[in-house]
Amino acid sequence: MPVPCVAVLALLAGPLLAAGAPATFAEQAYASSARTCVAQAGSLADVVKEQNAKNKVVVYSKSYCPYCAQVKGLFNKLNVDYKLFELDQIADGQDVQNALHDVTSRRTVPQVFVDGKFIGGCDDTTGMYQSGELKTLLETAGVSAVF
Ligand SMILES: N[C@@H](CCC(=O)N[C@@H](CS)C(=O)NCC(=O)O)C(=O)O
Repeated sequence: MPVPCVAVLALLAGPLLAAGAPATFAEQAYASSARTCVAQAGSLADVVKEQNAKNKVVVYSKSYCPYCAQVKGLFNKLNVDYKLFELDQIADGQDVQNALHDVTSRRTVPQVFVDGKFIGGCDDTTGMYQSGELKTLLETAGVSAVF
């Protein structure tokens, strides 16, 4: 179910973003539609689920994590367009990680979703790449990739 967005939160988001403070997950998630709009109702897990449904490929990562770098490097190499959330650079990143745990039962990053389905972390994703499963999955999902 889509998470509704309340109109103008410029009061809150505007000054924070202007001051260069890290955005919250909802602010990043809805940045393309309106930077001044944040999720109104629903838990972070709902926002996570909505993002996973809305974007064909989603990577939850931490900017310093070598496993995450491997996954991002793979998708970059394959020219795959993916939605990226760097949890260490999001104000409520720890809460998002907890919400992810509710969804996937996994605490570590990266966490990779294709077509709304959790495919795993770095080991899983690279394993699926090596086996050819990732190619099939991306093709089935209609994701453009260069193998
Ligand atoms: N085997 C895992 C390794 C992932 C991992 O250990 N990630 C570290 C970050 S480099 C992690 O999430 N640590 C806990 C945390 O950052 O909260 C995979 O393939 O994804």
